[in-house]
Amino acid sequence: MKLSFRWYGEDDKISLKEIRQIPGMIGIVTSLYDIPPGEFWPREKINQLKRKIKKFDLEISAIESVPVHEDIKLGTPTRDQYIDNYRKTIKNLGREGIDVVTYNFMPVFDWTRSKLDHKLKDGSKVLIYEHGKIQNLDPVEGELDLPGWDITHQKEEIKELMAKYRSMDEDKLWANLKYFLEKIIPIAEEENVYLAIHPDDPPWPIFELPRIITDRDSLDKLINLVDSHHNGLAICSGSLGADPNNNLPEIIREFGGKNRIHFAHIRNIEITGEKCFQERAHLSSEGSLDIVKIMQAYHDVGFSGPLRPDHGRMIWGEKGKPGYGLYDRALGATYINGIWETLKKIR
Ligand code: DNO
Repeated sequence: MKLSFRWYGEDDKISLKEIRQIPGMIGIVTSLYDIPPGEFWPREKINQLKRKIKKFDLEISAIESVPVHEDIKLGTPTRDQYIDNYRKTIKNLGREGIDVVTYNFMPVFDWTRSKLDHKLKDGSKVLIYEHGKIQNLDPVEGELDLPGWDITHQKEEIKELMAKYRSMDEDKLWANLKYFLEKIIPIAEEENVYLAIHPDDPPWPIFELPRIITDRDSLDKLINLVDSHHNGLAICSGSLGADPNNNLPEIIREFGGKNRIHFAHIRNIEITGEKCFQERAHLSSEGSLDIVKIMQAYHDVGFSGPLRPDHGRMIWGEKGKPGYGLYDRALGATYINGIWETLKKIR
């Protein structure tokens, strides 16, 4: 695996220098945050970003994300122009030697939480999700705390979008995803780029909007929409793991064994009730997920793609983007390194 760290570009309070000081860190996961969803990424801008990162002896190991325009998910007649732009972006990324691209297919909302700064007993602050709270919330008028998404819609826009999705069901969303992939995967193949869909987070419908990438069967359906190694997965332990029916080591062995996992996110969560969870430190004993078993599954399938510590807690007085501080993610990286080194040496 290529140990990687998410960096939000020049606006990130965390610098590339600090990231480089984390032992064993080699990859940067980032995006071109100033390009609106739907527009294509010029090659020159990708090249500049690459050079900036290279100065710190780091490389771009994955793009997270090239956002998918809502019209593509909605399947409106205007989608083709956005798909064309997406194809151009994939081509330009490929030409710059960037070979892993993450995206998601969640309508309107990316990852969603009910509280961004829940205080744990030890004084650290974490993101939590309580389904009851989310269900009773009006996402347009209510006080929904939005985590730092790649796409930030304005309230008015959310209202209009939600109205457009009113007649959308799971089958239609699947059909729109298939349409998108049928157009994108051929160019990804030509340019040697691997697409990695991020699972829905949380892995169930919210605000009556369908969510389809939620479990083993949906991952299987996804990879069969277009049968190509370039049509793959980003396995996020914290997203899929919020549903206790998802057996992560099994999922990793199955899809990693088929060479369809192109990106890995390591996050631990504590399941606190039905459709309720809290994010936790990466250490297995801090949450409900067995991180060692997860890492062992990656090791056993010979996973060589980018892998990053995902959301961390806010600790030691750090303030910043919820889930994306430096300290706890750096601790997570070190823990991941420890597990990986052990797995390699005890063979
Ligand atoms: C959350 C992230 C997601 C992810 C997108 C991928 O922290 O993992 O926002 O980047 O869903 O498109």
